Amino acid sequence: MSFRREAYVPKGGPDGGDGGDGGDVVLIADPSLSSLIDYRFKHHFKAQRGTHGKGSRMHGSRGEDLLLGVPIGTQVYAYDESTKETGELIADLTAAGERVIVAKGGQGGRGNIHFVSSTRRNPAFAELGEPAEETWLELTMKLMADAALIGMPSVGKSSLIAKISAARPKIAEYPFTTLVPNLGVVSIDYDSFVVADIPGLIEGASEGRGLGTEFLRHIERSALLLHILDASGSWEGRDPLQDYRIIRSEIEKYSPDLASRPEIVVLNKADIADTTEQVKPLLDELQKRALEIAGGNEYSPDYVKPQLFIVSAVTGQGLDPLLRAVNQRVKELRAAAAAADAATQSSMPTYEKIWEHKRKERDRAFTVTNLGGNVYRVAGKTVERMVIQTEWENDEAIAYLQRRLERFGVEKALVAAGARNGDEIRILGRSFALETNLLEDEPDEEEF
Ligand SMILES: Nc1nc2c(ncn2[C@@H]2O[C@H](COP(=O)(O)OP(=O)(O)OP(=O)(O)O)[C@@H](O)[C@H]2O)c(=O)[nH]1
Ligand SMILES: [Mg+2]
Repeated sequence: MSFRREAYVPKGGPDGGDGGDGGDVVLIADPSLSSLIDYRFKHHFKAQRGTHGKGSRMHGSRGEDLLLGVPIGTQVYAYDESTKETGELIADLTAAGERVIVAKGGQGGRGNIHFVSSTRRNPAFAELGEPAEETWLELTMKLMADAALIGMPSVGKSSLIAKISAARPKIAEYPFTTLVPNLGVVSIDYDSFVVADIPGLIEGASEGRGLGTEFLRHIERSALLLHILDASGSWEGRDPLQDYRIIRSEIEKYSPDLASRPEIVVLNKADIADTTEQVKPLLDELQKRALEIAGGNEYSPDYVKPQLFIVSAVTGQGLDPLLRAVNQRVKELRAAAAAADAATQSSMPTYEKIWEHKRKERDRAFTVTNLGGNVYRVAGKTVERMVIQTEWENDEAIAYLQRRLERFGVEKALVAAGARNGDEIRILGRSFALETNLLEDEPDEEEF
């Protein structure tokens, strides 16, 4: 609140500028990050506040936004801290640079120049700034890869990604060598695609055995599954066909959607195993599955000829045809996904808008409760904000608040709840007497 003060201008008008808006808290997908580890121990983040407005119509400056980097593939959910429940999906940051405002900075309070009216020439009050928005979020990350390498432990998934990309994961002859997924970029024929090396899956994975569900989660974003089998039976003398069936059944139990994804099967370690006996039973199994999906009809558009590749991740034999087939399939799947995306118009900002809209609606709601006798409590976020934004020591500001509450429908709701002139109204820690002319026209009961 400020008035113009100048020599020879005895009664300068109001000239208080607005306070600056607070900065926003923004999440942004950063390709240089690979995990959410930064958020495991630090949970509270705050953008800068705006600065105060000043006289001579000087507006305060806007607070700086706080940009929080998250890895590509981060999903942002609303979270209720009191019930510990995960709410709706707010954003799915799937491309570098994609961002979402998760907490908007409060609006700066308006200076007294805004409150001039025909009856109020010299408003001696200003609005206090809006309190900042606070929110709890839950962040989860799902890997983004075109194809996921799945299979039992020790079948050679990490060896394969090491051979076909620049990824250098740990490789060893004991099971569960890989504990966190690795990503690798494969370049072929001027194209490239991203492959994820997932930790080994075992029987019972869909129920969480061997951290199975944690690992299966990472496959969900890959349109194509590369199912790796060990032809040598070097780990516990296993049989590839049996392994294939176990993994398939775990995926089906975990998610029918995941189970319906296209799959390319790879028989690895061909350098140390004789695969002649294994190929036919495997192909029979794959053909059976392909027919099942196509409703038993080989000419149906749903029928996809099963693909089985015999390779060695150590010598590199058989890898070229495998990578060409994967590249081809990835290209088709990307085109299909892009078409589906365009059809549903599912773009990220919509989430943000819907979420904000819902929140605004929720904030606008308020309740009136009779606390007994002539005392009423009004509660609701927006109503409470109006009170917070009021300078309580300033009568003019209070009068302004009263008109705001009236326009917002609070007065009407109070009268509907039975409040009468002079009753005590409480909002947050403040209390005041109701003064309304909504009741004036009400006829006296005795007149009837
Ligand atoms: N001879 C031969 N050995 C292989 C081949 N591929 C992998 N191996 C060996 O098999 C063992 C397991 O390989 P990894 O690549 O660590 O297997 P993984 O599937 O990533 O295993 P987990 O991470 O435990 O799930 C290692 O000793 C590799 O050297 C192959 O094509 N030929
Ligand atoms: Mg591995």
